[in-house]
Amino acid sequence: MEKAAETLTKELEQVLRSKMSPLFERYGLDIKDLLTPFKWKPVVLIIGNYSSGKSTLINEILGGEIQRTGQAPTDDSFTVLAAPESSEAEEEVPGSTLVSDERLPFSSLRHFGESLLSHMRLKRVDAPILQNCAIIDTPGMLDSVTEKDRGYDYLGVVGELAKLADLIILMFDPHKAGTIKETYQAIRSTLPGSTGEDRVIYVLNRIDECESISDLLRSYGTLCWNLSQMTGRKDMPRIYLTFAPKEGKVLPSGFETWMNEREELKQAISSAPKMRLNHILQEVDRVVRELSLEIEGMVAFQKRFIHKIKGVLRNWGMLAILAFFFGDLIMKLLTGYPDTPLAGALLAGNLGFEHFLWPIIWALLVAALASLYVQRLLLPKFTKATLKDLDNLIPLETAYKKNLWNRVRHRIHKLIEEQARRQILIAHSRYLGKIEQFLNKDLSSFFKRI
Ligand SMILES: Nc1nc2c(ncn2[C@@H]2O[C@H](COP(=O)(O)OP(=O)(O)O)[C@@H](O)[C@H]2O)c(=O)[nH]1
Ligand SMILES: [Mg+2]
Repeated sequence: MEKAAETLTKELEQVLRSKMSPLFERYGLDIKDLLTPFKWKPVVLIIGNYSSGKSTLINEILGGEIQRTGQAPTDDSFTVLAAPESSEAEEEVPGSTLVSDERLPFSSLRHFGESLLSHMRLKRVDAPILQNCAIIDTPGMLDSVTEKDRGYDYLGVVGELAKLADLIILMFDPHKAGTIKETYQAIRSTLPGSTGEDRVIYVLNRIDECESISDLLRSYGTLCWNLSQMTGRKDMPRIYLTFAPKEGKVLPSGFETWMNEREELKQAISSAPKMRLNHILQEVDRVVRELSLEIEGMVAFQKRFIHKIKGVLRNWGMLAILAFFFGDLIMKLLTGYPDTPLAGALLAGNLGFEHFLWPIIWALLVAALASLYVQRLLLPKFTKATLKDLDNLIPLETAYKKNLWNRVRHRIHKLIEEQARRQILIAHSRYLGKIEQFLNKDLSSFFKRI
């Protein structure tokens, strides 16, 4: 990483540690998990349909036949391409070694299982561009596959890598312009949760295979249409129109306009390191906002419970008062003991300490019963009802908030399900203010600096 970037990252880490770490701990997050992935070099992730030309582009950038290419879905592995460290030779490292190397940011992939590990590798390649970043080639997206066919959760892995990537190249080709099911799912659900929109570059590749401009326009139009369906965005992102240069290739007339786009795409890829800082800040922003919503959910849970319990406590309080004044009286009526109940002593005007013994015992007994009732009956019932109707816990006014909610829902569910009683006693709302201050003051001042 550049010097300035390194300084800024260090400062950010300090601010995070001093202001956020107790809060992170409280909700089971770790600042280290958030920042460690960024200690490695910047990452470019290349995803897209099978045979859209991902590996061909990579070979072109690296300047050698490093990755296998071919028309059919030839390569079903995730390949990390990185420069050899000073003492290493050019070599291939298997997936299992890759995820257990602490210096690399891939340990989070371990839980995707053996099957992924055998479909993963690192290639150490000595190419100029790899001095500043790493490139990840991926198995192409397919139409009718399930997790069972792949043997692992493909989109889950893509999502995890997308979180890591400073730049994502999403590649299409005119034959299947955005109609592949896995691509659809990736754009619809996986990427929005894992990456910022500005980190994704869309590419329509292999345009040399279009027979004419009108043929190209049809493909481009289809892709735009499909993309807008998938992203739900109102604006169209730029789509690079490119093809792999080949000697002696003659392009249909009119295609000159796009001759430069391949170069521009390569430029964009080589400037990925510049996006690192922005990426880190976005990632911190994402994690903190998710946490904020999680806490907001807990505040709502707490508020509802307090509201619910208020009425209950009022009734039990009345009962305790009645028990205090009349418990011993009833006891006397039934058993003849104690000799003078509290009410009797009050009327007679000779009140002594001994008259309070039974009233206090009775009141305490009622209080104990109330506590038992709340803990054993009321709270479990309340918890269950809340979980059943969890999506209405807090108002989700905007699409943004809904999206955020979908990502933290399972965390809120877990907190309520597993430790409802503890969560009710925590001063959640105090933390919300802290988060707000961190986002609006600290983090935004970092954003201003880049
Ligand atoms: N005509 C043409 N063929 C291409 C282009 N890019 C890749 N190919 C070919 O398409 C096939 C699939 O390419 P590959 O890079 O393996 O695709 P991947 O599956 O996305 O990695 C190979 O036979 C390439 O030679 C291109 O821009 N134009
Ligand atoms: Mg390939």
